[in-house]
Amino acid sequence: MRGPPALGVVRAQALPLTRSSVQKWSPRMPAVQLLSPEGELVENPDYALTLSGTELCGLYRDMAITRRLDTEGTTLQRQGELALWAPLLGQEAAQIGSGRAARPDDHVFPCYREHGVAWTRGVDALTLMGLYRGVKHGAWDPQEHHFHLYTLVIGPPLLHAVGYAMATARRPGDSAVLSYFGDGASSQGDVAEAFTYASVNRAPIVFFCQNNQWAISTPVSRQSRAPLYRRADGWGFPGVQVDGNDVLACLAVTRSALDAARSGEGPSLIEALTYRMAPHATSDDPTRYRDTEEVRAWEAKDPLRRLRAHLIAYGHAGPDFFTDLEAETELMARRLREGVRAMPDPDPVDMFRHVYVDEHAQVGEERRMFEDLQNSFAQEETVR
Ligand SMILES: Cc1ncc(C[n+]2csc(CCOP(=O)(O)OP(=O)(O)O)c2C)c(N)n1
Repeated sequence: MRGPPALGVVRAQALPLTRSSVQKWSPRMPAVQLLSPEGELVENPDYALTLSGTELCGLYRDMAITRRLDTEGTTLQRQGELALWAPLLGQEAAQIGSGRAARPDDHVFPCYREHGVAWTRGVDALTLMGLYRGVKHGAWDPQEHHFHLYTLVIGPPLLHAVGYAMATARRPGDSAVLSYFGDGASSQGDVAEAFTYASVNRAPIVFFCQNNQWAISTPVSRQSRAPLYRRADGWGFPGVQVDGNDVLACLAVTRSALDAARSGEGPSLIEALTYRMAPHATSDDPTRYRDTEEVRAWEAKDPLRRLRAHLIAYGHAGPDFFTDLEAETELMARRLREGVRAMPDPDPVDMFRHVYVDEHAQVGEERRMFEDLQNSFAQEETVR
């Protein structure tokens, strides 16, 4: 008799698609793409986008900076300077395109990997790293950046975002909410509830799903038999699938969805098809559950490479642009390294101070117990 499977990483397998489901559920339209992997422009009258050479270079700069700060995050974790890092390598276009589509007065609700979006909202990467070093609580002011706090629990940020969007709709003004989640989070009940509230209240919100194909070691085929963007059908709002490695398509589609939200047309769902090139987090080893061939295939769709090819082919940027950018990102990386290493350790009691605005009786009790424990160490030192 075979015993239970040994504990450890089980090789992920796609569910067999037995019925004629492959055809039935295949996307009705191909994902929106405005820039091919080779850097050619693709016409799409529904999402026409005219950008100047300077604007295109700006998007490339955003993505190059994002990639550099992300690699720096991974390196700093490997050197023991950060407790953890959630890399976004490969998702730069999805994040920069959608992030740049939002206006300053819109409100953005991230999950925990949206470092590129954070960049577009003016949150200093050093501040982000304080969070991953474990020396900051929340780290930035959501009201200053209209970029809400990272949440490690997947699903709830969508409920927070919908609540915020419903409140936004009651106030004069025309701002919208942009809410990020992953393919794994799409299976959370909170996401379904968020869709319901958004739909029936016609909340001015755009749900942006970065389908990076994996939820740690679980492939997207274990989350859904139908393409995720088609979930919107069931809630009665539009759903669009976009090439998530195409920064232009992500920008155009998100901009259009945010405009619709601002003009009272209610929510929409965007599914950005992308790929998490790096581990889920620095504590993960993706070689245990996915094939290198799959990774290689996505490498060919790299978001930076295709925009770079376009900038060069259309004469928007020459060698100087890329050399200067390299120097700029290197300088930023040095500032991040030095800044992280210089971060002072916080007072350990701080962790009790930010739980509630006014101290809760139970948290107060826990704080006193913790302080007594700390003091007992200090007394032991004096005796010695
Ligand atoms: C409610 C909840 N359940 C489980 C987890 C553990 N967990 C952390 S990340 C993750 C996978 C998330 O995948 P996805 O939503 O696709 O986002 P990605 O990490 O790929 O960006 C899981 C299951 C969690 N953080 N929250």
